[in-house]
Amino acid sequence: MVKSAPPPLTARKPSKVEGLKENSNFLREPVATQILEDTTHFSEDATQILKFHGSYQQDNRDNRVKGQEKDYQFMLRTKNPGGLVPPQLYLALDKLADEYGNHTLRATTRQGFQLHGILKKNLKAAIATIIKNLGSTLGACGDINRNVMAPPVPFKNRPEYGYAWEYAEKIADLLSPQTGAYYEIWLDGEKAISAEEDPEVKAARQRNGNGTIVHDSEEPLYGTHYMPRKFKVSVTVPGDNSIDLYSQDLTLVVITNPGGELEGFDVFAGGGLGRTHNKEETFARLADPICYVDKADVYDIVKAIVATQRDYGDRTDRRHARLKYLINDWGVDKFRAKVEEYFGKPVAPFKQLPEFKYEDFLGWQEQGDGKLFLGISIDNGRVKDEGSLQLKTALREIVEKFNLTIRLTPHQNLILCDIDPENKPAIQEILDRCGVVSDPGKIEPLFRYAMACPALPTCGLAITESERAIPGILERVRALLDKLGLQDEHFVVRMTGCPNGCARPYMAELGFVGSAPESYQVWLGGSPHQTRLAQPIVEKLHHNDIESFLEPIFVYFKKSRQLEESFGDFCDRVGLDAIREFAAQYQPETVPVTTEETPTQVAATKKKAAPSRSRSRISLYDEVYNKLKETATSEGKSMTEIVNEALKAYLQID
Ligand code: SRM
Ligand code: SF4
Repeated sequence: MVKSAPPPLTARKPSKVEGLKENSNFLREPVATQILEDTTHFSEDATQILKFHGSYQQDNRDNRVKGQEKDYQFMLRTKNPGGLVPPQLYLALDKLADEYGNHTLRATTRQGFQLHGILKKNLKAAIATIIKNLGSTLGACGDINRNVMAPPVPFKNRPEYGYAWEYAEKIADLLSPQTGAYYEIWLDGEKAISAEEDPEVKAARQRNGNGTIVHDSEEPLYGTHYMPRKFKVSVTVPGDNSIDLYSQDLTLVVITNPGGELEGFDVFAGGGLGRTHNKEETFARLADPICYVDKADVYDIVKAIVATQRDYGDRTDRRHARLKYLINDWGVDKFRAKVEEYFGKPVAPFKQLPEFKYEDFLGWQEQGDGKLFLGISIDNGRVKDEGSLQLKTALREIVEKFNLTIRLTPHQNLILCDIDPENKPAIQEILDRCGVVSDPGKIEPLFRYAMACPALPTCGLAITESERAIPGILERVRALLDKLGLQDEHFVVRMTGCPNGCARPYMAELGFVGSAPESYQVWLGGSPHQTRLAQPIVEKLHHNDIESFLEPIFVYFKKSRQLEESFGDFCDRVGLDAIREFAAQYQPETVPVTTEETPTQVAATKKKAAPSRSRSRISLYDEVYNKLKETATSEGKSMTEIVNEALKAYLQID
């Protein structure tokens, strides 16, 4: 097959970032110069290149004061294929968080760790420490292949899981940037102390498959312009959707023979979630099945897909630059045909796969080789010490004492691996002493399956709160479900502070996507196993109105669900129109819950027997609210009762 001519130069101008990449001398400048300057922050241009090194310039948005310089600080993100964090790296990160960061570590939705709050003057020392402790931040952000995900569970007696780990590492190596910039800048040119690269991967990277590589370049796969946009890969096994495969640019599914030996991979491509409010040309999209390849061809198919996006992805509009738009614009057949040109031969048809299911692998479990693993739930991935929950201390003590390897999960949790059964009691003692729940049965399931992105105060793109808001909102959703007789019900809730979708809310059964200060776009109808996209039902729901908005939907679910039907499946089956219709005619049957979480407002509800059952809201001044709350607590009454009594007296209603 002959490769067709490269795409014609488009009439539109490449975006500004394309020029910055081109002039960066393979990611060196302006970072190399500006890191030496005694300043609190980098220039706007340098921050774009800094991303490729795994760091974002941020500022603490809680500390913004008009007219004053921002409180600049840096976020660092590690790249850990398959979520692997060796004990030495974990302990180094734990220490860095205290030495230079904000005393927390943040497990991410792509199996990495983030440190927040690092000052520019400490950035070099922090990155150097990570590299010297077997970690890396190179390519964790920027227009390049990001962390390669794989199921985190150490099932040692299931060879397919071992292959997923192995190929996550290999694809990460294949697509890693080759520039010397990283070690020059952060280690003064010292070479990293890392394992020798697999010769098979090295050879595959250099192999010239029909235009997949850029000759005589420091970056054989990427060239001077790297990718048009971020590129996300995962490797999984049939049936395991712990990595949210439909949201990835590229997913490989391990196919083994009946003897458990690796035969090849099914390939999905074109997933992605980021969108912009009120811009319909941006959208979340599920990945499509593309083809099957034999194991011998796996590097070439990955290179062919990367080269297709590299050469044909839209470099003029960053909102239209992800692979999902290319596949959407071309259609799968044209995309496959172009990939075949780079691949050099026709691809084989996709092999049928079983249904994909989501699992979180929490609690103590056998790993199949006589050892145990322990999956620990971390609320929104934030590893910290706070009050009676001393998670950071517990993890440090356990990893230090027992030298355990960690696997971060795609759900912001972690798994402690390879535990000698005789150490179980000692580990359990540390967890109990530090208030860490190890029995997943004791975790409120709404919290267990929920995720939120960091949003405020660190994320510069946040429109509203997410990580800091979700605990209160989940408690209110729980109270509402309980009130409606749905005590045993739970579903997947995900929240983000803006539409970029970092906690993958569009795959959730109930998704909250920040759309204005204190308000969310609400998405319904994703599946419990993240195999379907949710749909938006409302554009801007103020968080004070969450109960009154969700109550009719939950009541409809309770009345009309099919046996064992989950909330997401129900919403998808009946559809948003039916939900809207039911809600419009809904008459509450019980007194709605009060909104004690919200400091400035309280629901003034009508009495149970009142003719109109709709709920009204009034605003209270803070001082009145605080006094009301105090009085309600001391008199053992609800705030609603007191408000109603007071208003009835004032309005002279009997
Ligand atoms: Fe993300 C940008 C946090 C996973 C889509 N993401 C950001 C930034 C760096 C904000 C910025 O650009 O200034 C956020 C930093 C916040 C902070 O203060 O730490 C941020 N993204 C995160 C993390 C930490 C969220 C989390 O709760 O863990 C995740 C880090 C993963 C990692 O270790 O690599 C994270 N981001 C995701 C995911 C989920 C995934 O990859 O599985 C998505 C949706 C999937 C996708 O890419 O389509 C995602 N992040 C985005 C986007 C929108 C991309 C797009 O195609 O439009 C942006 C904004 C952008 O790139 O312009 C973004
Ligand atoms: Fe920031 Fe938006 Fe991502 Fe949340 S979803 S971390 S607010 S970019």
